[in-house]
Amino acid sequence: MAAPVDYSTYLVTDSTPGILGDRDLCQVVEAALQGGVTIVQYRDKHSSRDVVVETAKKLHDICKRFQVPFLINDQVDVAAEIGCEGKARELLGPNKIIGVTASSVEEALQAAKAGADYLGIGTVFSTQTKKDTKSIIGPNGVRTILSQLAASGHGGISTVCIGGINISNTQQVMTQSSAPAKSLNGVAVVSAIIAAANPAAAARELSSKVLTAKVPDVIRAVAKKTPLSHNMTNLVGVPISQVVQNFAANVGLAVGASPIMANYAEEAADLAKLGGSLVINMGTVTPDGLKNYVQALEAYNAAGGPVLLDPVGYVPTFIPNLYNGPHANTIPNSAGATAVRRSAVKTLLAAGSFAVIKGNEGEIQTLHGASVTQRGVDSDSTLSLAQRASVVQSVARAHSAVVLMTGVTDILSDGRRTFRVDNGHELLAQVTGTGCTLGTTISAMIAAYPQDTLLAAVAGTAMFGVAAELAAGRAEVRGPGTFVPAFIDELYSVRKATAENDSRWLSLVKISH
Ligand code: 3NM
Repeated sequence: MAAPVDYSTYLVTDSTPGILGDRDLCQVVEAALQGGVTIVQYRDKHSSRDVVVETAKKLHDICKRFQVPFLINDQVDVAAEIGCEGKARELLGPNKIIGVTASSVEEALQAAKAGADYLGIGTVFSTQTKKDTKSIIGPNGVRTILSQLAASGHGGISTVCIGGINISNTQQVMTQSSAPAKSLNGVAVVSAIIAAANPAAAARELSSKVLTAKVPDVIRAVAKKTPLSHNMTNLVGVPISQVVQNFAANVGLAVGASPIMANYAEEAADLAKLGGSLVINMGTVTPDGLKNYVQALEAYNAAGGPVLLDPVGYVPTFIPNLYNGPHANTIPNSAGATAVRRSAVKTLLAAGSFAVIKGNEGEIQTLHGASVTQRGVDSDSTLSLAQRASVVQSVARAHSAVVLMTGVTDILSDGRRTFRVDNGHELLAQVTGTGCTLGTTISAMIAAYPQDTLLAAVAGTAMFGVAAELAAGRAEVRGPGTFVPAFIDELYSVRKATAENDSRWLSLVKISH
């Protein structure tokens, strides 16, 4: 099955001299791809056919390098001229992407019925780029079209909006045009990127805005589905885990999941059928515990349920702070424990596939093959942000997983897209088990939002961090003890508000590309 097309940051090129200036289109498109554009359409109404063909070939090669789909406006036009969209589908075959522009409910329904892959809905705002637009429909017009698509059984069609979209209005347009039953997949832009002084930076900012605007979709999916979050933590010899389990279960409930703490792998096959996800939190490693993890991992892989691996590194004789963040309690060097843990992680990675792997810098670097000795506190940052992002990206590629490296700045990547989340609060580091509870939070998101695991993990990380900030800011919170109940309350409030379409908390979210 082909990978789903990512429509979130859709670049439409334009040869209008005023927009491109004297720059080279191929260079601009390449920069935009570096900045995170997810799909490119070549649109050239001015050049000769020969130039169009030559440019299209070059652009296609560039897009292939970034594994980003490339569409040609004229080919779809030609196909559409020959017949209706159904005919265009016959002409181009099943593997081609066909998009249709719609500015009314009628046009949208007609295109959806004819089998279009996606709709470009607009014109949202009047724009200098295309003067012959039919009608300016605004975010409300987009919302009407989206809700009618959903109401008439076409909720599955992908949609972007187009016309006058830029970095400052993207988030608002995405939010305002969301209908309860259907929201946009992304935005399509010409001038916001092509005319930008720095197209790579513009694409980066735009894609962060789009991702942020989609965060509520993930949280609403959790609220709607209440997915099972099956948590496995080895308890042997670590009484504190029981406390953590209770905390993790409460956090799971607060974010809208249905948590179950079940360490006995025989149950996993039945639980895996319930459509939830599994968290393997490698507390202490014992041979029995490892066997249990492998058995459960296999059960979830067989059922197609996502699994999150949290390779927590700690030494059993110390009471650890399980928060994986930068302020984690000192964990003494212990080559023996590290070797055992490394070998256990290796066993698990060989035994099945993980949707998400989460760890601090030392843990992720270890997965990367570096011989890092876990030091706790100031294992902090030995790497620059760019180096961390590069490690995260390559571990994600190596394991075909979304990788989350926690820290003051959390970094997440699926190997193709890499995002940073700068939310959170230092009080998280003063309470045991917050790292585990982040794992539980993310597991709920990935179970409820399988269409985009990276987005789901980013959403969970951002929600978690914002709730911590809100809790820490409460008048009654004086330290770690009063922080915990406030934190659970804030997670609950954020979930409730989002489910009721109040996403004001998004203004606190710091997601960047
Ligand atoms: N199609 P900008 S508006 C190519 O409404 C195109 O169908 C539109 O350019 C439509 O992002 C448009 O610079 C131009 O406003 C969009």
